[in-house]
Amino acid sequence: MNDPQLDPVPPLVNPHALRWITEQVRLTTPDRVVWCDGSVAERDRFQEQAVSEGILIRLDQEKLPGCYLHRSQPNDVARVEGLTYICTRSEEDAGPTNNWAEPRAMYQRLAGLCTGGMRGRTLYVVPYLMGPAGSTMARVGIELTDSLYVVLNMRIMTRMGNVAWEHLGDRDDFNRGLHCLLDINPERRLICHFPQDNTIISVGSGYGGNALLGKKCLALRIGSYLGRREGWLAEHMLILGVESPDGEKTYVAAAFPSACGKTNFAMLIPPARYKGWKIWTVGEDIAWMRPGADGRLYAINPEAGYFGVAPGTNAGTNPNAMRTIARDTLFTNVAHTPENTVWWEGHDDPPPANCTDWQGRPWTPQSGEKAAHPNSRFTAPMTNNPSLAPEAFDPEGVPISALIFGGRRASTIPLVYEAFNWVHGVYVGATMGSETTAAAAGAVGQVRRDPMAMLPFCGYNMGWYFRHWLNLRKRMKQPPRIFQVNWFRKDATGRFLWPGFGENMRVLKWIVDRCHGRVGAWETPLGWVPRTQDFDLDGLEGFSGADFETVQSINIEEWRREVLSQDELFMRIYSYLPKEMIFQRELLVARL
Ligand code: SAT
Ligand code: MN
Repeated sequence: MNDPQLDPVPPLVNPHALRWITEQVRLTTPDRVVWCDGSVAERDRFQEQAVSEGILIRLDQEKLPGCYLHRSQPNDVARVEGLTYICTRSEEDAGPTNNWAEPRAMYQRLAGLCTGGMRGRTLYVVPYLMGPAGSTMARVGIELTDSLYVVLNMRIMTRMGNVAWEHLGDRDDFNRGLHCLLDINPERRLICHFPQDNTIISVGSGYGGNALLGKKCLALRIGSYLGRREGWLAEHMLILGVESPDGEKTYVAAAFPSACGKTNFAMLIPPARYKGWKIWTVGEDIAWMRPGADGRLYAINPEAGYFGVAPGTNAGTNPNAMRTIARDTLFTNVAHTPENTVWWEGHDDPPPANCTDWQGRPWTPQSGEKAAHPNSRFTAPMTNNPSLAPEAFDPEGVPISALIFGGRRASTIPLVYEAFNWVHGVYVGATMGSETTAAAAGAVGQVRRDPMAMLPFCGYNMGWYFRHWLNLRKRMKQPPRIFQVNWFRKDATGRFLWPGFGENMRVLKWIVDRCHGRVGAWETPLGWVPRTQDFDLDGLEGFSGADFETVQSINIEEWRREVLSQDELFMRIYSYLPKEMIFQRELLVARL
């Protein structure tokens, strides 16, 4: 295939990839095609170029070596669930909780938008690997994008470059991702998934989960679809290892909706009294898990970097993150200080007397607006993380002993409880609710059902997804125990009942002890809860056993309302709902 624009084609590119890339180049007609190799020299070149094109601001290289600031368009600062589509042949495959579009019509519409869409621009070919090199669970994607910002983010978030071509070999099972900025117009913004073709087309947005196609689009939406077909799970979960003083390592995976503290939890530093305990981060957003030959569930982190929420991140809430983002980090939509550094609400530094806000406008503490966007982000390589687990590079992944579901709930949900068994745990995950956050466009702070924190990310029918979870049980001899947590319960005055952050170690400790059968529990209508004497409150200033009982309390009235509000989701997907979910609901009602 001799397309002058494409030459010279790197020798590692296989004919399937070349054919598809050639088609997309002909469609979008960029002026130039650049094949990314993932090298450091290339990154340095791209950063130079991005600075000269005004895409990035180079920050003070003494204070923040390798760090840059990017401002996205003010109308393009979060995922847009309303413009995100699952385009399966039948509407039923996408299910009642996804926006669905008929694939042929959607391909046509997108082709219309993309035709000549890169004229005058450069198309970057970004080959990337999700998962450790050499892992049978890893997947290759190719993202074609006209955003240099996306290229630089993908280089951090994935294993980008030749490693992907090498992993792919001569196969054609790579994810096809086309990303066109167009005019970054919400009117012409669409994030479309074609799971049956392993294809993603995203237009009109340059931000985060809309544009970094390896993340939510491939690793979760397409991933979950493939997982159902192939017998594994793609989950919105962090993965961490708990090491005890005698060297025992226990791995847990935990699902929380976007902007509910996954990154903080994954990088937790145990409080001083936990001498000899250590938390190791395997992943902080996404887990790919499959039953292993030994009957346990094994997880890998498909990503290589962290796309974390900046506001609220400081040396108190997440010291490891502060070290991670001290170099080689791209900041997006944070405030820019006169010292050429960055700042956000909840930063360790006091608010600057004046600075430039996330929209590039002058800002002072009197402005009465936030200097950083609430969904402003850092993109940092995981290798910067002082608590990075060496197992993050293990192609086999880590065996998971516990799965944790957590939402952001001001009431009702206790700090921690353990489900009675796998099926009950699936019900607990399926009925999870959480208050909406700034990570997605729309109202903030409303409770919505977000099953397994996957509502915006499940690439197929949610009812079948629950069925898939239930079925997996049969392939595990030793399934993980399942827990629900809630760090966000408040008292009547709106004060958080639990200190959270590093103190979550105490919850983790109980969970780990449960996994090893070392600690008792009380049976309640919800599940097993820690006996007060088994839950470590030592050294927790100003927090008494009575406070623990308050944060653990089960209010029957609130739970009646909770069950009714769960029905909202169940009604939506009723015709696909596994009957086990209904039975679990009935059992819960009976216990209440
Ligand atoms: O913008 S992202 O989807 O990558 C972040 C998130 O919402 O979790
Ligand atoms: Mn996420």
